Amino acid sequence: MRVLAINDVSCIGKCSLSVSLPIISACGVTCDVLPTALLSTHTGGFENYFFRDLTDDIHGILKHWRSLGERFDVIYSGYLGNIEQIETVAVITREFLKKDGLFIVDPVMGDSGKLYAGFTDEYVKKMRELCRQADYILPNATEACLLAGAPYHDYDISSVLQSLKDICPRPIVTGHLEKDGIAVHYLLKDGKEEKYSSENIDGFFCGAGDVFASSFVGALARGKDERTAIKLAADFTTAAIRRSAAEVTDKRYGLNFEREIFSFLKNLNTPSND
Ligand code: PXL
Repeated sequence: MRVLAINDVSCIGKCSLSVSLPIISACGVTCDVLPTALLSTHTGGFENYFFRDLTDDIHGILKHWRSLGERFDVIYSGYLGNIEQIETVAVITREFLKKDGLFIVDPVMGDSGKLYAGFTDEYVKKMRELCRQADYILPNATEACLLAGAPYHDYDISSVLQSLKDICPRPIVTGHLEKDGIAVHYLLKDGKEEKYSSENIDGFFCGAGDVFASSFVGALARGKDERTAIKLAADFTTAAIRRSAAEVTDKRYGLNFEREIFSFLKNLNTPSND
């Protein structure tokens, strides 16, 4: 089972490939990588970061992969450095995804109601087009509203899911705040809406979306169904957030997910979670 993770390398801050590679590998499947950009840190709260766009390098890498005839069972895309890269990911899935393979898009664009640094409305439009090709999309509530064209400060989660359904039939929206928790809302194959609630731990945690997406992708690649993969990923993410709330003073440095991998794997390998 080969997963291709398309995401940036943020040297410091534990997000993107620094999270996907260890988590997906720990699930027991191959995690091949395609880096989209190289940053000294992620863009969430650090100033004057170094950013190298790797678009040209991606074309060189793909040329070699073409000559080798590489194919992947799952392609998972995350942070894409620019609009051209969104178009390139669309080409990659058409060319390098196996016939019955899964394409999973985490439309990384923003959080807390705002776009991340460097992203525009044009980018949102292009990302919406990429999501149309996906089997699953994993937006957080901010990204879900951007994709659905709904106002973040006053959105109805069921209406947002219905709008997303026209873009991708299997939307999974993370980080929806409830009165006494935080929930993942998603649509099943038959269109039925479900949710999985967790404890809400106060604060903004960089990279939490990447921990959720990577563990969801790893669990699906291990043959779990969507509902089980969501539960495993949400429990792992919540445990990592709880640990980080207690241990990490500067939240820009990301989640202490490493020490929670063992429990996640124990749950992943429990037969009742099949
Ligand atoms: O975790 C999302 C993410 C990924 N990659 C980069 C980011 C962010 C969020 O800020 O800046 C470079």
